[in-house]
Amino acid sequence: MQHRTGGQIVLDHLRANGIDAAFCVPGESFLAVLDALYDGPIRLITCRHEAAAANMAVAYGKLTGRPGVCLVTRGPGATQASVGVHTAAQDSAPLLLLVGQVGRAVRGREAFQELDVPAVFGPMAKWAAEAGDPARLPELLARAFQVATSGRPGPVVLALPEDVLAASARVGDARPVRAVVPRVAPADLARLRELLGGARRPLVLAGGPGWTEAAAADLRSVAEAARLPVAVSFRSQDVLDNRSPSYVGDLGVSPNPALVERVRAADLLIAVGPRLGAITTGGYRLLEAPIPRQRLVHVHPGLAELGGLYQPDLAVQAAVGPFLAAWRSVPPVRGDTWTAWTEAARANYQAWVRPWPGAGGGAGPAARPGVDLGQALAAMRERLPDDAVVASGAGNYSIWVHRYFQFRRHGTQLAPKSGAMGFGLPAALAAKVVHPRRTVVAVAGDGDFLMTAQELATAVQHRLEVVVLVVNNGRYGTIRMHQERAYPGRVIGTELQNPDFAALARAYGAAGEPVADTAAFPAAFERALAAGRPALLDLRVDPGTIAPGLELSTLRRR
Ligand SMILES: Cc1ncc(C[n+]2csc(CCOP(=O)(O)OP(=O)(O)O)c2C)c(N)n1
Ligand SMILES: [Mg+2]
Repeated sequence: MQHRTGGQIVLDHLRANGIDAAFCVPGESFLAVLDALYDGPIRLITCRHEAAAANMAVAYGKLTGRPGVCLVTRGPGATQASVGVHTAAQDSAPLLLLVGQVGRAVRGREAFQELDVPAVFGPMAKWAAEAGDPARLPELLARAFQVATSGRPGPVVLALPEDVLAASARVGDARPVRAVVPRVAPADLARLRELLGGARRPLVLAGGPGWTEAAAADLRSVAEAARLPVAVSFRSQDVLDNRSPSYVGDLGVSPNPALVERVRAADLLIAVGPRLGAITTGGYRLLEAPIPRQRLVHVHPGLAELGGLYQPDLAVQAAVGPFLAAWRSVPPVRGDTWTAWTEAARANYQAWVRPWPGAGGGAGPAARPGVDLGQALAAMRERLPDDAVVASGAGNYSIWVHRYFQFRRHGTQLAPKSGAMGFGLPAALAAKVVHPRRTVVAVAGDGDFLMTAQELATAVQHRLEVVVLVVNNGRYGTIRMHQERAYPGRVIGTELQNPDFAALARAYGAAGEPVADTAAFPAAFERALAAGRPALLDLRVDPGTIAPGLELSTLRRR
C-alpha cells in the first residue's frame, strides 16, 4: 500500500465510482485535489461562478445517476454554490459538493473564510460532514456516495480541511459504491392489479428521480398495453415520449385545465416516482389531504415521502426502475373500461399544445409584435432530433417550453424542480459534457440568463457548443404578472434595462444575433446550430403577452 495525499485519495475514489467530469471554481483551500486532478483522467470544467458550477453538477447527476461533483472553496465558494444544493434536494438529484476548508489547526477561530459547513448545509443537504483525518477519507467518501445515490437521491456536502487534503496516509480504498435501490414486493403488485381491476377512470402520474432509458421504456410498455393515461409531474416531461397515445400532459405551473379536471375526476391515481409536491398538486389543492378522494397508489424510493401528507391506499417504497420492470412482467390489466377516458385525455392534450397565432406575438389574425414563442418552440421541436437536450431555468417563458416543446426521450429535459433561476445555461453545458455529440439548447428568460451569463466564457473555453435562446421581454415577467394581479398598475422592481445580448455573446467569443419576428426564427436557429461554437439568439418577444394566451392589459382590467 502506497502513501497517498488526501487529494489523491479523493481523486481515486471519484474515479473508482465512475466520475468522469467535475465542475469547479478553484480555491487555495483544495490545491491538493487540483494537483491530483492534474494527472487526469477526470475532465475538470472550471467555471466563473460557484452557483453555475453547482448547477452543472446537479445536471450531471440528473443525467447520469452518478453524483455530480462540484469543488469550491470554503465560505465564499460554498455559500455561492448553495443554490445547487437546494436545487439538488428539491430535485432528488445526486450531488457531491466538496468544500475546501481551513486547516484543522485553526478551525473554530473564525479563521479566514472559515464556514461551519455541517451547520450551514445540514438542514439543506441530505448529509453534510467534515473530514478530520486523511486515513478516514475512504470511509467518508464511500458514505457520501452511498447517501447521495440511495433511496431518494440528494445532495451531500463535505468539508475537506486543506491540511487533511495535503497530508498523506497509507490506507486502502473503499469498494465502488452501489446504490441501495428499494424494490417492490409481489404482494404490492397483486394489490395494484386489484385496484386497477376495480377502476373506471385510472390515471398514472409519473415523475421523480431514478429514471433510466429502461424505466422509460417499461412505463411506455405498461401504459400502452393497458391503455392507461399518463400525466407527468412538474418538469418530468421526458419520462414518456410525448407522442405516445398514453401521454396526456404535465401537472406543472399553469397546467391544462382539462387535465386538472381529469385528476379530480379520476377514481385511481397511480403516482410512479413523483413527490406529491406543491406544484404538481396545484398548491396542495388538487388532492385532498390527508385522504384524497381518488384511490391513491404512491410509489417513491424515499420512505419520508410515503404517507407524509397524502395517505395512499397502497404505498410502495421502490425506485421507478424495479417497480416498472416488475409491473411490466405481470400480465396487463385489460383497458377496455377506460379506453374512451384515455383517448379523451389525449385529445385534451393535443388541443392544448397546438400553438395558435397570437399566442405569444407573431403573425396571424391577432398579430403581435416580435417572436411568437409558441410557434418558435414548435419549429424547434420539428427541427431537433429526439435525443436533443433542452435546458431551462425559471420564469414565465418556461411555461411555453413546457407546453410547446414535446420531449421524446428520457434525459432530454433539464429544468429545476425548485424553480431556481440561473439553471438553464449551466445545465446545458453539463449536458454537452455528458453528451458531446447531442444538440443541446438552453432556453432562458432575460432575467434568468443574466444570472449566469458569464458561463458563456466557460462554454467558449471548454468548447461546449450549446445554443442559448434568450426570451427577451425586458422584465422579470413572472413577478410582474403576480404584481399586476395583487397590485394593479403599481409597477416596481420588475422592469429590466438589458444589454445587447447578441453583442454580449460575441464579446465572449460566441455567435450572437437578435431575432425580431417569428418568420426569422427558423433560419436564425439553423445558423446557431451550424455556428461551430456556442451561439445565442436574442428573441424579442412581446412584453404584453405575459403567459400563453394571457395579456398584461387583460390582467390589469381584471
Ligand atoms: C434565483 C431566483 N431568484 C428569484 C426568483 C423569483 N422569480 C421567479 S420568476 C422570476 C422572473 C424571471 O424573469 P425572466 O427570466 O426574465 O423570465 P420571464 O418571467 O420574464 O419570462 C423571478 C425573479 C427565482 N425563482 N429564483
Ligand atoms: Mg423576462
